[in-house]
Amino acid sequence: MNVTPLFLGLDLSTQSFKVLLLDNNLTKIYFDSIIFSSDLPHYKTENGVLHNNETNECFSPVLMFIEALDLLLTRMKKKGVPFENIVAISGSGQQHGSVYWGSEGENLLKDLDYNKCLLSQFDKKDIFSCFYAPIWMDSTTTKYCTELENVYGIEKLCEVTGSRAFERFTGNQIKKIYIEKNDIYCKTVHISLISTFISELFLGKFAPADYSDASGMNLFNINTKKWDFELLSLSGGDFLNKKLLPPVPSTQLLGLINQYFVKKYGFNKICEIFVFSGDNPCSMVGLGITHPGIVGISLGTSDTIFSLLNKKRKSNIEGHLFTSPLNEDDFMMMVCMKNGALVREKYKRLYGENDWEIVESLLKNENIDRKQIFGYFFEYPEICPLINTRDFAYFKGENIKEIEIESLKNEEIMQCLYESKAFLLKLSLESFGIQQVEKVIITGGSSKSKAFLQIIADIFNCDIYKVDSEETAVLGAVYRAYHGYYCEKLGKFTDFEKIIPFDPCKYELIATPNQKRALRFKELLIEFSVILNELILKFPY
Ligand code: XUL
Repeated sequence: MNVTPLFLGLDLSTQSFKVLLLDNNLTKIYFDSIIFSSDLPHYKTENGVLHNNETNECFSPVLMFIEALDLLLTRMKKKGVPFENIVAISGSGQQHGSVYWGSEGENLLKDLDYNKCLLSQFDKKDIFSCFYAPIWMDSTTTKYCTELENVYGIEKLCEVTGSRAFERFTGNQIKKIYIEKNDIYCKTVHISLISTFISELFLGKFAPADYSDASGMNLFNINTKKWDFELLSLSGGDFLNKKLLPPVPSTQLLGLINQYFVKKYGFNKICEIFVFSGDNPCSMVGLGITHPGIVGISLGTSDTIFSLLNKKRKSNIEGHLFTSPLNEDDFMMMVCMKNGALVREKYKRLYGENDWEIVESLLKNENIDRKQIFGYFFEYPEICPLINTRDFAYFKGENIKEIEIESLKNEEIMQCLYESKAFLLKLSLESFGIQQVEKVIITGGSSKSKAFLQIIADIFNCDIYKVDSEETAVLGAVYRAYHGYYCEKLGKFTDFEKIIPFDPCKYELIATPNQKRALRFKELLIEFSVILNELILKFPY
């Protein structure tokens, strides 16, 4: 094909649907996003989510996803995007969420009318068995998680699927539909993850999930790369196997683009669709976490840490082990902590005059000996570590004695808080056997605080790089399309880093470790973890 190749990535996240187009030099050509709550207000979601106050369930309307795609593509056409130059597409989707297809769904996918938009064709009977997708924010499946862990065993579940039973994980969501909404379950011919769902529109037929996104389901055996049949039957009876396609490697070419997009928008008929993946695996790729030793930290509403593991794997009951989205032999560890930005906000209000600059100066004020004070801040029941207390506990001195938070100076409180968050991140990494870190790449709102980044540099004892981007998942999606495309061209799997080398110019070096403090924190981390283990026993989840 004699054209300048372009690569398209999509990201269907909780609050928005984004597209990003890169050229062959990975330069940005086009970016756009649909914000669900403001661009599509008629679905009446709150930031993309419908929350049922009676049942506590969280859903997103499937038609909203489809209408957002119609809008994105129409805008691209209006702006004159050269669709015919796009050679490869991949995508990212909020992990764990699921879409339930009805009996006519696949027929429609194969026979879309290019004179019409997608929305008008999908808004019909029997296309979906349910017009609402349960999403990752739903936590109404505790009963099924407990049942699963009791019958199957927690240790075995971690060993086989990489995670213990989590409410948002798709298998437990499917179980709820199987038991509580059996009419929907019976009418469902195929279940897609949210990422897979978008790939199905582009492909014109049902598609598989990739190994990495499938790892967030509590159904997929991350060792054999196959569904675990016992888990399938525990979660959806005898028929679940028929409603799911076997997952495929993350660089898999699924096929060529659906004729609908060729005729309606002018896509090239040889444009290749590569399997889509979850937002966490895609963010890892987009952040540049491309070999073990590089660690990604996202400091958002939740604090999330992830890294690659080179074949050695150690399951951890508080975190998740996914198949790597870059190489089917490797793994990706991920730990999400609920008590992130909201706790920092609260302490800013209470002890930092509600001003980030004051917080920053309190963190920098080191004229105090706070060697023996540790703080533990769990405003919400925490999933990592599993601890259920809203109280804060402070300890001081050789005998580990609880002390009143109010008795501390503001700078002590603030330093305790930020250090404890960094300690928890470091401990979660160590629990997966990762001791040495080459560099940390940080993103997210709280990464604005330089003093916090310095604390992280000293506790992780490595350089900290920062990326200011809301677009890591969609960037990862395009990179995956690019990687898949060149593996296909070369006729064999080729390492990601050979195709997209790590580019230090994209990052800002923001903190380097102070060796004196790094040494001190190394000792303090041990004490912090001893107290933490006592608290975990005292306040079980
Ligand atoms: C991770 C998780 C969220 C979703 C939505 O396990 O539930 O990060 O992927 O972003």
